[in-house]
Amino acid sequence: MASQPRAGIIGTGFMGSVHSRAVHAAGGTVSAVAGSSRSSAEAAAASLGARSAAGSAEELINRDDVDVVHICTPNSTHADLARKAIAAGKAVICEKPLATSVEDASELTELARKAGVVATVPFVYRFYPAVREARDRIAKGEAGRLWLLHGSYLQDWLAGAEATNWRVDSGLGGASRAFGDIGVHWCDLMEFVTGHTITRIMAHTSRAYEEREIRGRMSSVATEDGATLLFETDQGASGSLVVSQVSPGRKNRLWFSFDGTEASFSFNQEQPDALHIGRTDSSSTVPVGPETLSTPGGRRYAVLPPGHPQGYQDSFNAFVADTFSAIKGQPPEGLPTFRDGLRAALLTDALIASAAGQSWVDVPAGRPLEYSTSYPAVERQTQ
Ligand code: SOE
Repeated sequence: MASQPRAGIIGTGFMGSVHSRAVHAAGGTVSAVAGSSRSSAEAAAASLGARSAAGSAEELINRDDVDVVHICTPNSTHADLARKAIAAGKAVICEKPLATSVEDASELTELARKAGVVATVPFVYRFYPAVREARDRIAKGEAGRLWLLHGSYLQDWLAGAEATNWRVDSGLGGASRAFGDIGVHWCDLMEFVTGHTITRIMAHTSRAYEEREIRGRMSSVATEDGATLLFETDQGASGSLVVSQVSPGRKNRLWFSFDGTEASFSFNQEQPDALHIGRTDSSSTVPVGPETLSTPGGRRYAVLPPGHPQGYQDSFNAFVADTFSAIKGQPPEGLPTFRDGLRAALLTDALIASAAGQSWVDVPAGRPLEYSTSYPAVERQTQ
């Protein structure tokens, strides 16, 4: 293989551009881009820094100069494209949600395992240095026993009756919108940082607008603008989560506080250059930088000194670079794979069932054990 894997990007929208920047930042090349047509791919190729435009997704997948396929298309198309990429023996980076059903997510996870291809999902908030610092410190026992895990993920890009997007169409986006799109980020981050696993949830979903423009005409909306959840974990903690895509003024405000008997750790994605540690006698704000963070995890991704915030694209770049390392045979610790995409699908299914029945719903464990050894987990003290 060339020094870095050669990428093919399917999808020319916002996420396609994010993936393209990340490929180039990792020293990779974008051999081809595919869109809804050859002409749309040709129009996007230059802005995405792609060396060529493919006539179709299938053509791109089967090119000899594509080692890894990036799937950046509407949610309902992910499973079919991922199947084809795996069948062609290609590594896959599939935008979340991996699939719009547990069945498809489970099948894709198994197909990737059997094919022996690297298959990742961009749960990129894991790659903030402050997040890794919190994870390592919690693993060392600094929080004491974690008992309350809470937070929110708030956006406003769907605020306003006139706001719409393909995600509002459940035929393209799936049966859950706000939780399936961003609630799963928060849950992945919580489980990744704390080592806890959600075992059951009680959820309520709601809409700010009952009608939006879908496929060119005002239609009833079937998916949620927001969700409120209670949950319990396998280690006896409980928690809450508020998810919204109609919270004016909140742009991409993923926030958590993981509270233990000794300390609480909180993080705000919109102000990512600090980790907040609360204690009864002395709370602190740890600035992010290779010299100010104290753990291997935190320092691994901190490349700029404090006061020079590393942001969303930096985290995406780190995720793609780690995927490339895995493709070259050195899978880094903490890389989110299809098994984490399956986990997200299980949580989404449980949310939908709980909201429909207004009852507590158990969440299956959902991470195939054989995958848990492929990326060595951080050593955790018993909490
Ligand atoms: C839209 O809600 C979106 O782009 C999500 O799809 C991403 O996963 C999230 O990181 C930012 O917001």
